[in-house]
Amino acid sequence: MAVRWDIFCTVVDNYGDIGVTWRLARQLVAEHRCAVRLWVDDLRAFERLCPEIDVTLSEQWQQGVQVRHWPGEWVPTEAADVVIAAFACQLPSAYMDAMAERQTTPLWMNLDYLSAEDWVIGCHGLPSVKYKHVQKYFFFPGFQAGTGGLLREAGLLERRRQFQQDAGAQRIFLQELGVERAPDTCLISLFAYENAGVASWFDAMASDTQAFHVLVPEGRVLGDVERWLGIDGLKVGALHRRGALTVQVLPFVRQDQYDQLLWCCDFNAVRGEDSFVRAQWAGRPLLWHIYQQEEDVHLEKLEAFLRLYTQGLSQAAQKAISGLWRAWNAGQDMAEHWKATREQQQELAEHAQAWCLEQASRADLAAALVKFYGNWI
Ligand code: TRH
Repeated sequence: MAVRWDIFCTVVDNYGDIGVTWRLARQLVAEHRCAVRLWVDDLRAFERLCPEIDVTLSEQWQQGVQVRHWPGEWVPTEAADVVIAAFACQLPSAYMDAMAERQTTPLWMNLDYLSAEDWVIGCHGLPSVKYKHVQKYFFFPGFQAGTGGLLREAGLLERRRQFQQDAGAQRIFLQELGVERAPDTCLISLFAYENAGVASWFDAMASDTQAFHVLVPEGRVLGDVERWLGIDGLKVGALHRRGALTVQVLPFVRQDQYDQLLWCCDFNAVRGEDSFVRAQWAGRPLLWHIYQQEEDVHLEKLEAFLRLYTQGLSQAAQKAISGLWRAWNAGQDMAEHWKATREQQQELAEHAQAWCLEQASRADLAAALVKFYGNWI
């Protein structure tokens, strides 16, 4: 009998909540033969990542995962063997009762936000609150031994390696998105929140001797791109040139295609949590726009990651990439930092590969969850 898992996801905003839980659900089914129900309160956000989703259905199957729309009114259901509340989302109270009434108590876990801070190691796996006799546990993703690791599907790096070595496959993929990559052009993807740093970064690229082609999936940063171009209402397919810089608006693609987009690019600007991790698996230099939190807590997370990520880099490369990330996250002038980053590009490119391999040497998050359950029972 397959172990039954219930994963609960409330979409707070953006796509990270559903992005992470959908990825995890698929992996538990495909690689660990679990029976997974994914409870989601917002199918429209889900549909952007997986266009097969029928937003009118309360129950459907997608890639072996039972997807349940989780509306206001709860239909009583039996609790699973393992229950995951993603990002501290609140479970329906009737479901909590169902957990407590179950003959065998389920394992209840909170899948937390990703952070490189050291305290995560001490808290990962610890008991959290109790509901009746059902104990909840903290499960922290992370970059270091002693954390729950990162989501990484089996064979991902091999698929990426093959794709990155296959110029023809990349050309076809980009052509399907309407992208023609000119020779000797540095290809960049840009997925970010609103960011005042766009103007100075784009200015720097436009006035360079090197050609740049920036691909912008439609989303929150487009307003800044429009302001820089002096054009309102940019639509998918829009393509504009200013000096050495070509800017092109892409559709928001399905999650697997987004991976391929990252793999094609020489440099990826990403945000939040899931795209941030995917850019690391792309093995290419990246720029992270971290999700903003109250009282600037996110800046500590940014520094914690930079401390880890820049280990082993020369001082010049360390300074360049840290300066670029800090400026980006403060919406400050990017020009000098971009210039410094370009000067260190070879070292940063090699480092991105090494970092990726180092991270991939640890157990992935789905395997760590399955092991946690195995140890628990
Ligand atoms: O959308 P996000 O900003 O999500 C955020 C963060 O997760 C943040 O930590 C969380 O607190 C907040 O949501 C609620 O960024 P993220 O995490 O990168 O998620 C984006 C998802 O969208 C990711 O799974 C990749 C996917 N994606 C596509 O599938 N196609 C695309 O074209 C693009 C640009 C992204």
